[in-house]
Amino acid sequence: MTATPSRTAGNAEEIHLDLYIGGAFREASSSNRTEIRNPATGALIGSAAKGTREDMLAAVDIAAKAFDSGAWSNLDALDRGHILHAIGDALKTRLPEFAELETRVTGRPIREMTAQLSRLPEWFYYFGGIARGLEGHVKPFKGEYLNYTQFSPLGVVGLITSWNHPLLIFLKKLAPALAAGNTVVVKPSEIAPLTPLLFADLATHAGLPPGVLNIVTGEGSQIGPAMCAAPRMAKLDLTGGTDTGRRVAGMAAERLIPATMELGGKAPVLVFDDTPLDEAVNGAAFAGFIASGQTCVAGTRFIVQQTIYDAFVEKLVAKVAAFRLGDPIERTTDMGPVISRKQMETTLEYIESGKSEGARLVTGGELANLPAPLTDGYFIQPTIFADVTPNHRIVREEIFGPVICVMPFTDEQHALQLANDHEFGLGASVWTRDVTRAHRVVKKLNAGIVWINDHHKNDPASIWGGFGSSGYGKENGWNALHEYSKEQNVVVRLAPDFPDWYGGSDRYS
Ligand code: TXE
Repeated sequence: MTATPSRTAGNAEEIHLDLYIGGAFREASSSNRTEIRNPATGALIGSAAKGTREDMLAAVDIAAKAFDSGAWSNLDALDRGHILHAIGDALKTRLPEFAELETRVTGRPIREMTAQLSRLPEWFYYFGGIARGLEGHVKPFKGEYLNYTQFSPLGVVGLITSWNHPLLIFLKKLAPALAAGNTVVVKPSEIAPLTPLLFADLATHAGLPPGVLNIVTGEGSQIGPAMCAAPRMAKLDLTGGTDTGRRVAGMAAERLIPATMELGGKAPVLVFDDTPLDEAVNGAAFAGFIASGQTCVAGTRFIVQQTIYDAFVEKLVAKVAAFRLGDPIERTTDMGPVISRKQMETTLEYIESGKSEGARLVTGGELANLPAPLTDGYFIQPTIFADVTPNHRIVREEIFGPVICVMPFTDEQHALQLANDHEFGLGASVWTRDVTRAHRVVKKLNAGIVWINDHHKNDPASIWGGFGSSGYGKENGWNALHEYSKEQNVVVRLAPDFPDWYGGSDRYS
């Protein structure tokens, strides 16, 4: 592991990073630091600075100066696109290093991180490409007028990100924000800030002007409100829990600035009996247990046709009971730990509530005992509850751990009723061979992102965002580029003379 230009102390393997402001690492105004530990082993990976309110305001100030300088915001979109391509290329060369570090920080298996990170350069290629296509429109206007619209960047934008996909979530917000010409301040999750910091340094070396991308690490409750309240902040974009979303959206509303909220989820997975059973089971395992269930679109409510319900549960139990839990750094590992003691305790508490409320625990439900050096890791057995009812807490609330619920349905209407009976409306998938039914059902699902016969798939062009308590606004695609821009309407008189309204004639009588 090479920790590039950073403050590296002690063990050469450890990565100790400061804030990233104005194109360079910079010490925080406080000497407090957050230790980053491997959730599989407890080993120290490194640390990040605990930035303060003053550090956040300094970062916003520098981002504002960078914006006003025009070095990025006034650059031709084609040239911004070239730099975004260069960032994508630079990221490509460092993917193995980033994948290994994300595996050590999050506990997610190296196989998952390698697959996920291999797609990330595409966000820079895609948005670098469409940046030049951000064209205004010519619109009709009655009379002798030319009427057109044009786009410009918003200014300084604030990205607040979570720990479950530290780079993916950050970069899918960053690429459109930069493509549109904004400058950026980022508040990464306190427990997974290292790869975002190293990425910022990579971006500077790839040609991003200083001050365009700034990262302030630290406690969300301390520096988050300062970020949201900074007068130059022109938009807030959060991925996080629904409670945090309500707080951040409230501050954006107070300031009347736009916001994108990518919040909690409880994705239903509807399995019809014409799906080959092996495919349904493999799909369910993939939907539910990638990232140990710690993703906003994780399949958590499996709604399975009565006719195949028992066979499905039996096969799925056999499938997940055979998962190889182990050191995430090994390519043979199927499932790692959850990210923190807090996440482990929360998940265990939900498992207890499932048991006490009468759901049928069919596999898992315990901590996994693994040999040294994994004895203190936060490993939870993949857990399945069958025969759940819609009012169980494990069905109503986001667990964010390796716990899924299965319930039977009788007919299509019953399946839809169970799926839509929820405050969240983020991800969903429908598994069936019947093409008419697939589209009919999808149209009635209250979910912003739906897969048919698949799950989790993401692409820079494919819009991403939820309904209801899952938040609002869209990531990815042209939507994201538009949401990071402001559109101005311009009305141009073409008639040679301007009539004198107060000149005595009454044209409208
Ligand atoms: O999220 P938080 P956490 C859910 C999941 C998880 C729970 C808590 O259920 O167990 O949320 O996770 C910053 N002003 N999801 O604690 O607290 C914070 O520092 C501004 C679901 O990680 O929401 C971090 O950078 N910022 C979700 C970010 O917000 C504030 C993904 C998210 O932190 C802030 C992650 C404030 N007042 C968690 N308070 C998903 N569905 O994808 C905190 N932050």
